[in-house]
Amino acid sequence: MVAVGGWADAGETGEVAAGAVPGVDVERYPLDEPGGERWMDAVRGARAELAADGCCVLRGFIRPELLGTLRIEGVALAPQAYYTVQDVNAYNIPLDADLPADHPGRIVLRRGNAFVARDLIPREALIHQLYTDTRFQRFVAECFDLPELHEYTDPLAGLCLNVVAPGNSHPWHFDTNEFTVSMLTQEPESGGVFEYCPNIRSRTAENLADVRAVLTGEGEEFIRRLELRPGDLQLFQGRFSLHRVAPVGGTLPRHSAIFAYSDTPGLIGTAERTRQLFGRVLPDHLAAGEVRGDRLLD
Ligand SMILES: O=C(O)CCC(=O)C(=O)O
Ligand SMILES: [Fe+2]
Repeated sequence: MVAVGGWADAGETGEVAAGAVPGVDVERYPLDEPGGERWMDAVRGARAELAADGCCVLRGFIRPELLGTLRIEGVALAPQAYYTVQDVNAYNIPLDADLPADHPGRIVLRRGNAFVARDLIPREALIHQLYTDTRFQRFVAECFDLPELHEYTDPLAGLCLNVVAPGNSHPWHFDTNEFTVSMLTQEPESGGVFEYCPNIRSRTAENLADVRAVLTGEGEEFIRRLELRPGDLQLFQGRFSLHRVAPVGGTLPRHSAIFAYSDTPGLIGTAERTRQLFGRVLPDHLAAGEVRGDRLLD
């Protein structure tokens, strides 16, 4: 069946599996035919791109007629983002950590992005429908070659809208999680380009000299730039690839949805990190701290 609706729906027959995959252009990405030949082709293509440089962009993932909805829903949410300007480093470790004088972790960067937390994003919003859709999750898991994916248990961090206002950037960093799924929902008028340094470090080598070169503006040869458009789905392995959103220009903020999954269930952030990112904590974060031994975000 070809998906026609904007939202996942059970259809007249009540067959949930036959319903529309929220907003997805199933002609290009047949998420409604898991395991089928065309589905496998899409998965194989994504795996090859990820193997090559840890990044894959599925162009036009959202149907063109829904790009307006995607953008407008983000615009309505953006005022609820928790906005602070923070001094950070690329490793998200304390700025007073005891590091050698030339360690790139001593380079202080200004983080000027703001997140809208999951509990503020309505269940009916396109990005929320997609985040919880099992066919979407299965497809993404296969692209990353993982047996399964789990939504975060964390009530705030699992799904976020990342807002970068004009004049600000989301500075160079490595992600804590091994894989990230994201989608631009509003393009800035200029700047705000996603820049990344494929596998600049590995599980066994930090490669501090090259990281330092990038952070000091002398590492142009390591940097790749992505031309992202709203509705493209980006799959990214950010643990080993230093990346940033370059400063945004013009008058419009850059908005992107961050779909966070884990290959293990039960993930929840520490109270400290949660407060940093969202300006508040919920009872779940405090309870998780008491019973540490859960899978924590950091
Ligand atoms: O918003 C983006 O495109 C990238 C965000 C990012 O790198 C992150 O949230 O870790
Ligand atoms: Fe990141």
